[in-house]
Amino acid sequence: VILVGQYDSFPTRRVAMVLHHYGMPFVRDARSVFGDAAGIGRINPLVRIPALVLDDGEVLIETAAILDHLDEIAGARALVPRAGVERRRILQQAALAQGTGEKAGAVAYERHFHPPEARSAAWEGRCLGQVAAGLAALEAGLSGPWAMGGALTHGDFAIFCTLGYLRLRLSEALPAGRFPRLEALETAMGGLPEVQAAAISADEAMP
Ligand SMILES: N[C@@H](CCC(=O)N[C@@H](CS)C(=O)NCC(=O)O)C(=O)O
Repeated sequence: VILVGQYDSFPTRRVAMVLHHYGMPFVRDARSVFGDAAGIGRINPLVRIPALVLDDGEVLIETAAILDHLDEIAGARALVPRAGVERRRILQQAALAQGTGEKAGAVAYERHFHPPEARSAAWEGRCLGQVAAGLAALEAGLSGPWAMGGALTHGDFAIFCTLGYLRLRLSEALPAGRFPRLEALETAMGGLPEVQAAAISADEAMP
């Protein structure tokens, strides 16, 4: 199994952490989605990461679809139950975290690809508002000690990776003390071996 993508991509890092959590061996293809767009495009026609190349060559794209496959293999150890209200809640919490990260990504791209005079303040402001609202909703929805209470779920990894991305690319969205429960979760998650195994190395940054 090959995980394609750099760890400064929050969904790629999330897939890596879940692979580590399940104890599923994999190797990395850490080419940059921007630096080697042609190469990534040969794996995923959308030229996006993460992608997961299975041992028979089948390629999976889209975080939720990749994790769905990993959950199926994990069986009873899956980070989300197979059905029911808990499943819905966990997947919705993860969707909120993923969406918050994607809106932060939109700001980062706007700033990366456009010189200041060509940026849309209206678009940037809209995205920043969506990021702030997403973070507030995540904070309000947290249980404890983990995101959904007593056990780790996909919500924890999704939230942690989005927070990590914000710290890297949009730290202004995370002023110290504004989201105390998210900060506590981040600290607790940072001690997990599967999280430490997917640290962002210095050479894994856009582009
Ligand atoms: N919804 C997708 C989002 C994937 C995504 O946007 N990945 C970013 C990196 S974090 C990417 O590949 N960006 C390059 C581009 O969109 O051109 C998923 O979860 O897999």
